[in-house]
Amino acid sequence: MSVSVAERWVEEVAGLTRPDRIVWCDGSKPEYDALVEMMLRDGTLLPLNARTYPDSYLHRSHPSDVARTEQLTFIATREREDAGPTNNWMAPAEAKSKAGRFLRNAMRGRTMWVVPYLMGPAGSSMSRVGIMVTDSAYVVASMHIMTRVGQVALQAMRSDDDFIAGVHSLGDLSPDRRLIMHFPEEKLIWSVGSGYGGNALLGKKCHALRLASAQAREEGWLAEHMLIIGVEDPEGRVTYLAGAMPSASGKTNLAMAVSQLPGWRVWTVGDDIAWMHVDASGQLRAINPERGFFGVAPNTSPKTNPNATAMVRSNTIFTNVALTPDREPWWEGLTPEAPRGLQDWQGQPWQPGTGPAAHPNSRFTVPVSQCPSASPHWEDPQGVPISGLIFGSRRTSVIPLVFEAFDWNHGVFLGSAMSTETTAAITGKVGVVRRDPMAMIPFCGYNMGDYFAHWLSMQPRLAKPPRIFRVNWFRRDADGKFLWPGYGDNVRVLKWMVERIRGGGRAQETPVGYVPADGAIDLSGIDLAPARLREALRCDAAEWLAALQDLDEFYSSFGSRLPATIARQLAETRRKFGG
Ligand code: OXD
Ligand code: MN
Repeated sequence: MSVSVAERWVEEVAGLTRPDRIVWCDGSKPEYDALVEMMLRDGTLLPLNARTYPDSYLHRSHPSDVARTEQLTFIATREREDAGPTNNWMAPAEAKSKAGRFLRNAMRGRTMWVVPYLMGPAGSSMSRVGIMVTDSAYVVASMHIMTRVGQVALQAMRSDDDFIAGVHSLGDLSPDRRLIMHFPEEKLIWSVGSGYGGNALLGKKCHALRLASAQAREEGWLAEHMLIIGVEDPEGRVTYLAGAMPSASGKTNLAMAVSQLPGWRVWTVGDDIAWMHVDASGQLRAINPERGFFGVAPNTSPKTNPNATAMVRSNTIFTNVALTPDREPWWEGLTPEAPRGLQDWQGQPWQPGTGPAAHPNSRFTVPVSQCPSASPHWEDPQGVPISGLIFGSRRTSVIPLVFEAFDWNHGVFLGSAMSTETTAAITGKVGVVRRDPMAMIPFCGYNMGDYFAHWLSMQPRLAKPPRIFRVNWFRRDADGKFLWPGYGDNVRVLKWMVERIRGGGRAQETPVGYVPADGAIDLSGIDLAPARLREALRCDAAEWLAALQDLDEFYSSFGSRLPATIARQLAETRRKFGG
């Protein structure tokens, strides 16, 4: 396959950024090892304990560059309306001129690596190619872990220009000279001024969600912020589910949950992104476009996520975790007590009571293949068949632990109605409730009103539309304690979903959907008072009517781009509550 369009584009970017040298990456192990060697020499990576964490490293980022910066992230379309009210918008020419100022000569004295990468399994018609350039060795090494780099990508191009082009430069890492620009109409990304994963590993949020969501709309598929799991029952039957949850809200933990119910198990296909197509028989099928996890470290422990703690024991790049005197990584929640003599995430001696030792958004980057619960089908080119979809958010109140939509359109409404409390995955205040339809508010590359319409338009193509469930693991009691234990016990909720999908699973109808009937969630083996579960499942009319008022205001920001079906669902829910 000729790569002349790509070569020409690389030359053009080099003309702007002026690197000292250009290196095309082949994705090989020697290439990865050489990058690591180089980063160990210049201090970008620190070695970890070679006996207990072989081939694993610690990276400390610039203290002002630790999370996604949504206020500096733009969708640059010709028409403002096409980015919609939930995205920052800039006209393409202005976006290029603004970001171009920071990119001009940015790579002087540096290497520009060209990274051809494939999102999705080799040989899958659902996979897509990207080519990114970067002046960060950390980004190249991370792309090796997170995507399939090299010939495998170039070979998957269906034509000379069949790739998403991405320009990344660390610039000077100043937040004042940081911009993450998306040009969906040109299949182009420009990111400058940040080395943080969500801003800099362009295959992930920029390509696989923002650009892919726009492409998916044109081509009739879905690019979603969703985990993918197979839930196996005691008879060995596996039901595949995909689930959207906001950043740092338990997707990775659910994706590799260790069941507290004997005989049940969860198989991991993906923990962050799902690309879903309807096949010729009308079945929704999903692939995980990534080949690694970029997971949140804090609160990952042998108790909350034994699969994750096992998989990060080798070949892992940690970012902004704390360091023990034995050169092991540490983060809040890994062990009940912090070890003595820790260095914090910035390399300073740490004392208890002085704030977190690991950054709350510290991360591990590790290949999926190292996950003990990786599904044998996680790289199947035809994807896995999806029977159920989950929309989850982080809400202290109002939203029940689990309920099921009446049908596809109602499920799309429930997804569009999601709001959540913010986390450390984005810069800004933590714990503020904001609207987050389908957990896509930071990632939808086009007008979200059109996005809801696109979701609705999938239904007629689906022979048997997946059941849609809404979950909230985070509801609290009056004393601020979580009502539901979460983690491995979430499999009890998954079991009810699987039963519902198969036509069983007792439920009670409420104005918002079907809530599990008394006794329908399997509580065997845990000490959870039925009254607490009832409280977790409660649906309160006054709370809901207030929430629907807020939703109505949000919907009105879409004007005529809000589908009438969604407006009708809102009116109908209000009516059922007597509002
Ligand atoms: C992520 C995020 O890193 O959503 O997955 O921020
Ligand atoms: Mn995510």
